[in-house]
Amino acid sequence: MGAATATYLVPNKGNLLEKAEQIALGLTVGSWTSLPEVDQKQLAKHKGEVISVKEISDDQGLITISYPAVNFSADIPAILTTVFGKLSLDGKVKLVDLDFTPELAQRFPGPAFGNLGVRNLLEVSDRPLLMSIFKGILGRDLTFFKQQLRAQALGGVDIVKDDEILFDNPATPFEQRIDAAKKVLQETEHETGEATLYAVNLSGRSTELLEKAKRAVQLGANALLFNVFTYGLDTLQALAEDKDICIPILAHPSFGGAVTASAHYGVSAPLWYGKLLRAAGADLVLFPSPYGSVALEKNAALGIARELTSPHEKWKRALPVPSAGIHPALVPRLIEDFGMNSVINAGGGVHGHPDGAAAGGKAFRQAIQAVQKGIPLKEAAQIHKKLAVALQQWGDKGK
Ligand code: 1AE
Repeated sequence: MGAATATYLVPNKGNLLEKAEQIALGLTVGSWTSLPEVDQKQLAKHKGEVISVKEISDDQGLITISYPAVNFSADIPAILTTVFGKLSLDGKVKLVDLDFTPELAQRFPGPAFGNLGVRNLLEVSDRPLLMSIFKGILGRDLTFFKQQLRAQALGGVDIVKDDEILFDNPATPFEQRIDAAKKVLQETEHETGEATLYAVNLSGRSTELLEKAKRAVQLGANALLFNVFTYGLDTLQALAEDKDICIPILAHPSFGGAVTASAHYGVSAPLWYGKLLRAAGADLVLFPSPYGSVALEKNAALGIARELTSPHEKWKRALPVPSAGIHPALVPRLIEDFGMNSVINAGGGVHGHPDGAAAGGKAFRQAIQAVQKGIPLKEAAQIHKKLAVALQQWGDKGK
């Protein structure tokens, strides 16, 4: 089954090799030298192997250790416990990367739809996709829900997602949201000729999620939003692997910052939001963009996108969704940094348009079209009124 190879960022106290050997032993066979010869032989096949140590500055170093697959079952909880279980509690150490041998990678599904699968559902192949988010929905009823959905779809948004804080509730119950959305989106598709996906927030007790997701599909849901980090990566994998849950899954990054935000502890953003979410089967992954309201450092955001989209022999390419505080003036930067095969996503940047959410969606589509034609936004705004109003609202920060 191969091995899992972990790379850690640790303080450089001039003893990197010693530290690496301590970790390689500590996470596998425990004490080594004090064991009798016969035990050493038996345990040798389980011991972590130090692959490399590298000083990257006077005070930081990288340690790479390979863990034999014989030590763990082929699931993310077992692998994370092996490579970073107790170690995550043991002082300054950050898990920055995790490599799987091809045999081990085969055991994870990767996205069922990915970039091409989602594009096929939408019949859009030639531009970045546009996503928007219900806003101000808590405490509102289905009439409000339908109005907001209709406006977003008429604005040319490809995917409308629930706010991640909208759970099952009496005013807008899960099943009724799906049913209402199906009807609204049939009407808007008839009017505009464009399909729209609605990603309903799959929430509730984890023991009920698979059945609830299957019910959603039977009711006509065409995408799921999932707060993966509060439920766990393995739950995402179970959803992605279930053949009856045959709709794209959008992974929301909520709670992820608790794991990734520190420079010295936790897990790197490209591994957490990128490689692991893709391995577990997310089709689209939301994460903070480098220039919105909840910004992520640019290299980290680009690293996530790279992990989601780089060629892989088993996993399809997922769609990166750099998010938070996005408005139309940021479209040139988003496309320059994340490319065509990404999703532009905005909540406030759509609903906050002075002429309403439909105008907000259209302003984004006008900005995307302008960038694709190589026309500066200011120039495009001379003929596109909704874009002009958006640039006035949010400032002309685009090119
Ligand atoms: C990083 C997740 C962004 C998100 O879920 C969200 O709701 C963003 O809203 P806006 O675009 O910042 O209003």
